[in-house]
Amino acid sequence: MTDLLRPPAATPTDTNERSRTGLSAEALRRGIVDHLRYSVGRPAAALRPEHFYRATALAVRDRMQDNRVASTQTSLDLGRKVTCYLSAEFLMGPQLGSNVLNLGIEDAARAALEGLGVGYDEVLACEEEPGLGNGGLGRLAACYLDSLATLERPTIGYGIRYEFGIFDQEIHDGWQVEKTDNWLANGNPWEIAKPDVHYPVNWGGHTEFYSDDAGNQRVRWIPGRVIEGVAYDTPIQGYGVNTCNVLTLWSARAVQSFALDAFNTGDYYKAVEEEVTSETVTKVLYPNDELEAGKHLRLLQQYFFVSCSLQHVLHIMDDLADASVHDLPERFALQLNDTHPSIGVAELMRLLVDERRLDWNDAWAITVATFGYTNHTLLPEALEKWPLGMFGACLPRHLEIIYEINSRFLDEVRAKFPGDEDRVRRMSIIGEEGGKSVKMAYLATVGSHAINGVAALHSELLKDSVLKDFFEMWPERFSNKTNGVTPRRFLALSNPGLRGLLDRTIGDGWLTHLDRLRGLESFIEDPAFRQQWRDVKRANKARLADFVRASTGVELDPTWMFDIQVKRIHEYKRQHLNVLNIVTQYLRLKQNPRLELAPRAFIFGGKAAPGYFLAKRIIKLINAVGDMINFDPDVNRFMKVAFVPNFNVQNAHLIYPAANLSEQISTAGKEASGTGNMKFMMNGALTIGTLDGANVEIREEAGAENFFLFGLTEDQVQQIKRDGYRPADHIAANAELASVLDLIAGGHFSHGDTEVFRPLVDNLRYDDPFLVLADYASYVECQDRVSAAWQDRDAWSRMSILNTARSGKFSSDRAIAEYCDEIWNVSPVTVKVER
Ligand code: 26Q
Repeated sequence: MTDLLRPPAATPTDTNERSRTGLSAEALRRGIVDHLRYSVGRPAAALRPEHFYRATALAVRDRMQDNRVASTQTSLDLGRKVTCYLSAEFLMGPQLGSNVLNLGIEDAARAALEGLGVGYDEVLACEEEPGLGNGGLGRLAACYLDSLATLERPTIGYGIRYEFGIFDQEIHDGWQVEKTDNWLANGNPWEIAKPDVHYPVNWGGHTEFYSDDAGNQRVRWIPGRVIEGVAYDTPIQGYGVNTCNVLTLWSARAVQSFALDAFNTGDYYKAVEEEVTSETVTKVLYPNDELEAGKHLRLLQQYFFVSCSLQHVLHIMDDLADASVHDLPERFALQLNDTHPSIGVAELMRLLVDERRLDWNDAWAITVATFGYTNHTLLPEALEKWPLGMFGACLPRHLEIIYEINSRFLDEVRAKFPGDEDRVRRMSIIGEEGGKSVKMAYLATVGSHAINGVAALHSELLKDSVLKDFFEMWPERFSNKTNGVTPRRFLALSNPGLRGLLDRTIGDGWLTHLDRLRGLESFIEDPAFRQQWRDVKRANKARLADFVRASTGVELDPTWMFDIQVKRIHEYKRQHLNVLNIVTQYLRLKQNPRLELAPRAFIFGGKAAPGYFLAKRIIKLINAVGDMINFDPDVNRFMKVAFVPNFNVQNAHLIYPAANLSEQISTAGKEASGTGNMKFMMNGALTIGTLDGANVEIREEAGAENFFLFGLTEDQVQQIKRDGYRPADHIAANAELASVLDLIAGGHFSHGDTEVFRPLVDNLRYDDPFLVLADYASYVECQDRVSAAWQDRDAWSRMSILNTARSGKFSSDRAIAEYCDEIWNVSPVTVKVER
């Protein structure tokens, strides 16, 4: 470290810790006071909680900054390999609480703020979370950054600094209404703008041949426009270690020279307009909506952040005295989070061949050795494809490079499978069906030395379906890496009651060694422990009930079973199957006034893509059924329904810890993994679920007797599809199901309106790829078993404790350790910091 950057030594007058770095309550208090004065700049009388939030965040950031500098310096000094996680989404959630936790200064932060007369929780609540992701995939990236830092692996996360993240959801008259998420309105204290770290990104135009000095034919890309990407860095502090990694998000700005070259006013204003359009590149996060998938701007976003990231990596390589670009695979691992960054394969080839003038074969060997690809979906409609014409108009040089990659690759296929031209056609990166297109999953696969799925079942299906031919070509490249979630955020931070009980019972080692939760098993026969376990859950339910009352007006009783389904709204996730059971129970109560049901609160949350017609009607249906049930005295003694608006990371903190029952009811084979299922399990919820995604492994770990299984297996789903699915048979065979569908279609929940839910019911009756009616009877029967089990409080508590005790596998620390050992080949780097 240069002396310039070394923190000044304590002076004789400064006998206490310094206000920027000290970890005591007093040092932190002084740090906050300094920031209130010098950064927030408000007179004391005008200070509100949000000002304390900003000052506290800045004081906490200061404390990460020494770790951050030391972490970079250490990995540079030691020449250690760095993992780069390329992801179009990072759903980070609120930062203050987790940074304070990871730094180990919770008591200090509480005391410091108390000393200033303001509550820590009140300050935490001021944070506007960065919602820079849609759901599972973006949140997974955030969990992985937490684990990478905690496991002391030098890492850079690369992504997009969207000015507007995922929309805020409001519910008006039962319908979803989208509001723009202006998360930067009050500034972002966590990021540090790096205006000097910027790269040009070309777009459009054409290519031409030229001869270089040595007389070799080369290609030049003459772009139609150039956009500039600027880095914004957010520190990622590991838990209980000095390692502090970085999330670098790229923001688009116009290239200044455009404006400077404009001499007359016409050009000047044109140049300024150009600037305005350049900045739209990082304006908004796209929803995970297939209909949106063909948009130019989406491709530009992907190429923009990947190009900036790869230029940055090569720039770091240039600065290394002891390495050349040929050493890239020894110095960096580049992981593709789904296909969204997969244009990186062609971009790295372009940078190496066109700009660094490497030989094609050398460049290709480097590329394949450096990239890994994680697949997150098997749904054919969700696999990214770009129309060839559009792709060529936007990225003409990349299309040429992809053709070259493809032609060399298909020669390899021919060599390995002589005479199998059908296989060659199937494996082409350029698809022919329904107009020519570039198949990004194939590009990512061909360009990576390691390809993985995100749960055991998913990885098997991947090798069996979408990437079957590729598996047959390179079986050694394929593996499974079951997802995981960070126990720091999803247990310690969001469930302080359980955290306290765990610490008192088994010590606090579980925060970094989640397997140690197994230690709880020896307490399940202790009635006092089970009572404490229930008390914690009860308090969490009361906390959620308060939030539900405030956000929806629905009154929930925390003594009832809390049955929760929170996730994006999608047909394959089958929130409507949940609704069919609710209406079934409603009908039973109406038809039999003497029936007693185990009282349950059915709680939903999740956003629908704005253009997803059926998903939006599912939200309306949930709310309509809720409005009927919640106000009907015949039934509301036994059931209530609440739709929590705007499910995001912040309110997830209230939701997972309050669940008794976790709904994981997707059609088998459709949910790649799921990660909410893991968050529920850790927090002691029992799962009702299909054999889909990671549910399979959750059941294996928990034990079949502690899991409510229902529904068709993936094999059976395939079989039914081959034979022809006939929903009418299921209706004919089940009088309850027929009445439930008639009730919804007949307008019972819609004031007699028979139109509003017709598309949904018609879909179920005639045209449902997700086989809802085929699983209906099994699901309702299973829910009846759940209700029976709930009656035995002690038995339920035992099962709940066992679910938490056996959730260790689902820590992102386990998942990341596997990626490090088996894909990235990176080991821990201990960072020392002088304090
Ligand atoms: C694609 C094209 C155009 C616009 C948007 C998109 C897009 C954006 C986001 C497509 C998909 C996503 C997100 C997908 C996602 O979250 N997948 C989930 O990933 C989790 C982590 O592996 C899994 O647990 C879930 O099963 C999977 O659905």
